Amino acid sequence: MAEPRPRVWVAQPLFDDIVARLHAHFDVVQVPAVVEHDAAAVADALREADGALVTLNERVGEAEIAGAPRLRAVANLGVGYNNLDVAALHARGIVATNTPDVLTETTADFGFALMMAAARRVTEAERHLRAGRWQGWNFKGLLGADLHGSTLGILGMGRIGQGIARRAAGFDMRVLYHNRSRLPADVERACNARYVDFDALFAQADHLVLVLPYSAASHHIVDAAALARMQPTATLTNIARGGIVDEAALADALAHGRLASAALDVFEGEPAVDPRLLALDNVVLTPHIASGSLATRRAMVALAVDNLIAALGAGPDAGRPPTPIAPAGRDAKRPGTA
Ligand code: 8YV
Repeated sequence: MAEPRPRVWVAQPLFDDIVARLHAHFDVVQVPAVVEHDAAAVADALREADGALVTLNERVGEAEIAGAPRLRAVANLGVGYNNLDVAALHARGIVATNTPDVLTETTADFGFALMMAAARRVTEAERHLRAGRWQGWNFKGLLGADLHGSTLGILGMGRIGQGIARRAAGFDMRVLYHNRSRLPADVERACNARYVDFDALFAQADHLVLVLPYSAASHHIVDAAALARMQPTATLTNIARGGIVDEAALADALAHGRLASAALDVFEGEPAVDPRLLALDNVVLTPHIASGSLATRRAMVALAVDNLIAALGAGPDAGRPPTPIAPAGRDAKRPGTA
């Protein structure tokens, strides 16, 4: 009797023409509509699966894989993989992969867009106009802060942080960064960026962008004390992960004029957003779309599909997925973005 084909679970609707490549090798169980999967739903879906293609909507850890004896590969859509317990997967010999590189430039574009929106009060001004409050041209109305000639601070200088630094050259910005390890001199030169310590970054940045990975070590690293170091005229942009910022402390700083404005694409309790943030006018809020250009989202799916096919021992790269996640400590990368 012929061996049954491996079975893979595709946890969200993606691009059918790309996902179709899985059908050549596997029996595919495709979730037809966008859904928030809880732990029980993920565990149930993985029970019979040999592989899975998941997004940040699906947490895959010890509990979810406990009843999945056949599972051999989990391909994550995203460079950040804090939705995976990689140690638990590796302990079971399950290959985990992510999608770095293909989203770097798109995400850096969006970081810049959010920073500009916060500095120049773009969404606040639009709300003002749409609400019919624009009753006459006001020379001193809705004044913002300049980007050109200002100091950009980047916390987390991985691929996306470096992409933002490169863009800053076009705006004649002075670029400061802080990272868990200092970059080689040639990379610093290419980014025209100067390494400073954490406190100096917060004190000196006119516009601070967060692009660091999320992990236990970076949880609430931007807390009340860090925010208090910032200039009251400064802006804060977060395109990394919500849990990096203490949202209550941020709302407090924004409400009391200790920070001019913020722009957030990520939230600690996504898709819920802290009502204190929703009530503020000086914060730009977007629903985790930094990598969301059509071309990039397609490229992410293509890479994840390549990873899954290879990790399950099929296709031209059988056994060699293009972008595996290394065991902790074996490479420089960590769970969040970058
Ligand atoms: C994705 C992201 O949209 O890459 C990341 O880390 O946060 C985003 O690009 C997300 O991971 C989708 O699953």
